[in-house]
Amino acid sequence: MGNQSVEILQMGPYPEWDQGPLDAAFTMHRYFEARDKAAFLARIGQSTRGIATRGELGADRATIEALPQLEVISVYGVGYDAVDLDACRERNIRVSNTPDVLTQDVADLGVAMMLAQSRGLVAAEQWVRDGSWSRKGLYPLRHRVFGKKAGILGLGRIGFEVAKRLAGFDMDIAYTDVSAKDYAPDWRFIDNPVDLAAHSDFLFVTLAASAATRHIVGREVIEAVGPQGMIINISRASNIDEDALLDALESQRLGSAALDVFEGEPKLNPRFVELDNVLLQPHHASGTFETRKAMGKLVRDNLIAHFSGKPLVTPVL
Ligand code: 8YV
Repeated sequence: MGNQSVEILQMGPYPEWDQGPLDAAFTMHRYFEARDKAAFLARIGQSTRGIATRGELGADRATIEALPQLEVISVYGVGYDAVDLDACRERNIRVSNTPDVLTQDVADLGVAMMLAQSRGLVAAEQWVRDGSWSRKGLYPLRHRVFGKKAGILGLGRIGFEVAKRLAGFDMDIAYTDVSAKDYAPDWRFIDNPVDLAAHSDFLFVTLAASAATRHIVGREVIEAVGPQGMIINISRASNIDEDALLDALESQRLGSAALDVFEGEPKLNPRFVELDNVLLQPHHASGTFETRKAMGKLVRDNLIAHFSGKPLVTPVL
């Protein structure tokens, strides 16, 4: 049960099946629809006690500070790097996210991206549609996936599910994390990203983003993956030095990349669209009806729990 007297600031849109129940449970203030954001915050700021946001939108310090009654931030997404946690800690503001429910779909998309880019599915589809098949003949050969070496940078929930799937392709799997994981006895632990990259034909970036992981995939890691290798990113753009990635893709010091996330998304650096050795995806790894419905329910359940005086269902802070 919600409470209409509780006011929540909503940072971005949700699907209708989430918006309806949220509107029924709370008084939602739609930040994303406000023309004059400062005036809007000034009007609702004194009485708003919660924020409902999305992983990529988060809540910055200025927004948090504009809400002196703020108690809780509920994130639609597993990643909470865009929420200013220091600002939350200073005022004991609680934060929740949506872990677990999206893990399998995100892993599926990461593996699909590897296969699609490796076997050239997007260009091959075009080869059929534009008549190249009958005009030019067989599609150019591509590189195989099965049996190759995979590196998982960040063996958390999502990295683990990616690795499980890759084991089904008989891949030789290694990973880097802060320490070796006892739940992964069959996979090789490599204690730094550069050595992991040198080991990998396919390097999956699956670690939670934070200030500490910013550009963890820098020039040295990218070049260690090398001209025959591929980098797949289903985490956050900030984990990769995007300029170094673009330089390496343009000069073919990196073979290819498959990316679901970009600096400044949904805009992206125009250099990306000039390249044919990169697969570009619109940050939709969690984008299935099933997962998004489960994420929306968790966003609501966390807000309802908090405003009923109960502990958060999936707390971050
Ligand atoms: C987005 C995500 O929240 O889980 C995350 O961290 O980035 C995604 O699930 C999703 O795109 C909805 O905005």
